[in-house]
Amino acid sequence: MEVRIETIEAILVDLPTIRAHQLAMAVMQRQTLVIVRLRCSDGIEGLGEATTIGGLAYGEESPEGIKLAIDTYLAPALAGQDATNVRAALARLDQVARGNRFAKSALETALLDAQGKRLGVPVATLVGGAVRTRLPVLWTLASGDTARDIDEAEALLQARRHNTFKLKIGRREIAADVAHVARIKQALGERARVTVDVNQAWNEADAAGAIARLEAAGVDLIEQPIPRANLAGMARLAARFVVPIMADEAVCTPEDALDIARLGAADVLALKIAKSGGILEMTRTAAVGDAAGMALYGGTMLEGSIGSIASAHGFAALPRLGWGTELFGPLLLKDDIVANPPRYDDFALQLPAGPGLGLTLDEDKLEFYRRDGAPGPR
Ligand code: MUC
Ligand code: MG
Repeated sequence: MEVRIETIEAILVDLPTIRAHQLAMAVMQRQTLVIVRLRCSDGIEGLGEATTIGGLAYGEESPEGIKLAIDTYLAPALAGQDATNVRAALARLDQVARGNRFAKSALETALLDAQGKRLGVPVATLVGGAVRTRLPVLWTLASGDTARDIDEAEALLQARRHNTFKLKIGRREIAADVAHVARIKQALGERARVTVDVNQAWNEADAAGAIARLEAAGVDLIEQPIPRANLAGMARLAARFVVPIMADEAVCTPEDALDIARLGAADVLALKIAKSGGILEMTRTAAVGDAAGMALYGGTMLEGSIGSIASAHGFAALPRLGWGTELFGPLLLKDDIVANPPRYDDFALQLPAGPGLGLTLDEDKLEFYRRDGAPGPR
């Protein structure tokens, strides 16, 4: 029996964060998820999510733009297509739209979720099989206040939820940022790993000075210290310091990974399904990095449960994942739109075992938080 894609709905969902989350380019008080519901002729529905950070401040696609691209171009291109052939559906999307990787990632997830439900297997099985079902997860300290960050880290260590902490810096003067990081590392000592993410905020000369001090303070990893376009500068920093340099904004596609490998522009690659255009493309990017001897890290766009668990299925199937993941998005959000939120314990995220993503929508919550829903208290 042929199974066709019937309808695709893209829904903007606004969820509050548990506290302000400060990054170099934006302060988040809420997160906007773009949720995709893809319905097929056999009655099966697939879920997907495209989420970015700070509207257009971080990436090149905004939540509203992602919805527009899906509604206007991508959903019509998929209507009537074979729902069981994910690669063919993705090829069709590439025919009608260049780029738009976040939107394509959400659609790919929804197709894989539907196909997994149809076959009774998890998404990780569809992409080759999980080599791990527990994924180490770090937590980002980004309240903007050093003492509060230390308290937060202590509580999470105590609860055995996280033992690696990523500090978002690049918003303030370098001296203030370095002092902030050094105080946190000193307070946590050998009990936790501390990494920093600069989100491209420094120039190369400033980065060289700052990294020397961060390295001396015991920081374990430096993420995207300078603009993504300055790969030569990243290569010079990677050669100069022992502390590993991680590429995030600089690596979206397999071709980016190849350029980074050729130049030696990073020691570690941050992978994300959204910036890659889906799990399958993320896996290709990972393969290039892996072949070049770079370590891999499972990154987040601070997605909710659907996007985070989709990422988890993809990362679970990578042969090597030396730096673990940062799939903590659902924990940063005050509420959830799935009925069975992801489980975190013993410093790891548990991969759901059910078919597809292994998630069930909470229709009432979705109704409550969707932007176009009935007006009411939020
Ligand atoms: C980024 O650039 O890595 C991931 C964790 C976090 O707090 O922000 C993001 C984005
Ligand atoms: Mg980053």
